[in-house]
Amino acid sequence: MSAPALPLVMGILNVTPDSFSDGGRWLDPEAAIAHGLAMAAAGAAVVDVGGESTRPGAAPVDEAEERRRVLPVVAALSPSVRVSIDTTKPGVAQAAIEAGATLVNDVSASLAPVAGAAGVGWVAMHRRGLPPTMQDDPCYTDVVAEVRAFLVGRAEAASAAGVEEVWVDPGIGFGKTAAHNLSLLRQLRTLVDCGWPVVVGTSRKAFLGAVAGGAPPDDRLAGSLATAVHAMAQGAAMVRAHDVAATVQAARLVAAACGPRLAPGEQR
Ligand code: HH2
Repeated sequence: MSAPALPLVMGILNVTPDSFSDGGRWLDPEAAIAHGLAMAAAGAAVVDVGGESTRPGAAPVDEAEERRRVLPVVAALSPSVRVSIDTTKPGVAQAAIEAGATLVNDVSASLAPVAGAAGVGWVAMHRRGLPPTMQDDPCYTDVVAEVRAFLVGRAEAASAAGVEEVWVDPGIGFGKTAAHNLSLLRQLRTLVDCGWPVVVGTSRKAFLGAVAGGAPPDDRLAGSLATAVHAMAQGAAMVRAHDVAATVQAARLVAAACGPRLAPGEQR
């Protein structure tokens, strides 16, 4: 699958009590659906519905509870906007696809068989470790090369197995220090050059606060936009964002200022 001409925005919709930024705000299905529709109206190409927080230290959620949270929201939104399901559980992904989701946003990079069997898209994200302990002392010899090799391996295997729409995501904040995150952003072009459309999620994440003087999650819009603009200028095809209207505006400006998207390997 080739990257879209304009960078897309994936709006974040966490139907959880404990997400690091919007936890509890969209737990009521009516509020979640209204927020999803508002993000679509603000220009989100995809609304990413999740029922289990992946923030560092988050406790796992059982499958029945995760289904209960996400399925009514997926079903209500999918006639109006493309919906991705942010899950690591095959059963939740399958049920969400049946409810109308057409993209599996997979932070475990393990659900390609589910996406392939259903004929929907798949986002393979890199992570090291699991949320309860993943920030305990993440170590890499060369974070950029290791993340890239992992993602390219997963993407090639999924594509060979028949998944037609494969995206890759470096997994900012998932088993990575602030320095790792910054290296991945600085050298994002080397991942883009592998030829798979790249998704990047920096929105409101902790390293933004750490780099920019300790701002709390709801006060990280400037850092979220700065890093989203950087990622899009490097060739990211989609950014995952809480603040959709501002990010869509930024995406339009990046497209206007940077001109047509570079092909993999092409220099400006
Ligand atoms: N980040 C989060 C969740 N899902 N999916 C992709 N593809 N890329 C990401 O960077 C990514 C993701 C974590 O952020 P959030 O959903 O806002 O918080 P929480 O996990 O606490 O619900």
